Amino acid sequence: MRLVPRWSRHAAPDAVLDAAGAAGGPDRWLLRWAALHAPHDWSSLGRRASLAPGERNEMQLYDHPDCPYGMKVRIALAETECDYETVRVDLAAGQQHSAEFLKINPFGQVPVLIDDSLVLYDSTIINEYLNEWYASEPGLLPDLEHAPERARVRLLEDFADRAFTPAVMALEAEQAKPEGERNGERVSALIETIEKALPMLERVLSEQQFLGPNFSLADIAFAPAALRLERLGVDPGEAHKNVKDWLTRLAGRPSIMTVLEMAA
Ligand SMILES: N[C@@H](CCC(=O)N[C@@H](CS)C(=O)NCC(=O)O)C(=O)O
Repeated sequence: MRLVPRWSRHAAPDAVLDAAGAAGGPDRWLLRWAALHAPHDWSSLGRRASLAPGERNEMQLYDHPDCPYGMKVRIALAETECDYETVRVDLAAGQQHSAEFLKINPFGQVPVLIDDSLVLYDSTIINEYLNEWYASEPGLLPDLEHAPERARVRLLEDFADRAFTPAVMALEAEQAKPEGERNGERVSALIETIEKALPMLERVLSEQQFLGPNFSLADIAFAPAALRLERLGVDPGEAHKNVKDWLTRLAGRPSIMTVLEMAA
């Protein structure tokens, strides 16, 4: 019977969760439990933050320049006019799995944002914090009085993070390979996945200029991957004219322009 896989002291719990995902059935829950009990440091999660309203500190962003989730956070930092210094994490060298880094994100991933004593990881959680603590009206997420719109924006952000961005990044990685090593079937499958999102985006954007009633966390989540489409040869075409216009609006937004220039 297969039970808990072995992992090294500094292996990311993600590796365990991936194994859990592949396992399915009762093993899945056993492996999730195992991930929680991996020998990592969860202490940053329990730290109390004592930030005063309106107080602004210089924050630290642990990031990698090509990371689309890091870009999400950099766009939100620019939108909320927050000052920060970047600490570059060398992902290729595996710095994200070092004991030191796992103290600030036990899941071993960038981005991580440190605001005074508050240590946050995961781009969605970070951006909601930036919006709730630092954004001026109308903010980047519809208010609680508009709960259905708010939920729709959050759902679109989740779709960007879990389906759209990974497909675009995988396509970029595939296309970066020398032609002889590229997997043509995989390239076609990834383009098909990306193109499936276009009619849905077109429908939303036929009613409004952005994915929410105003520019929102959903637009921010899509921007890093969506603005790579042209370079990757994926054209929304005339059938998705509203998507094309939206991409132009995104590319011209100062917060996004700054982040794209940083990545170039
Ligand atoms: N759900 C996370 C995803 C972050 C993520 O996937 N980061 C990648 C870089 S783009 C990473 O750190 N990968 C290193 C690893 O998993 O070892 C977020 O939104 O912040």
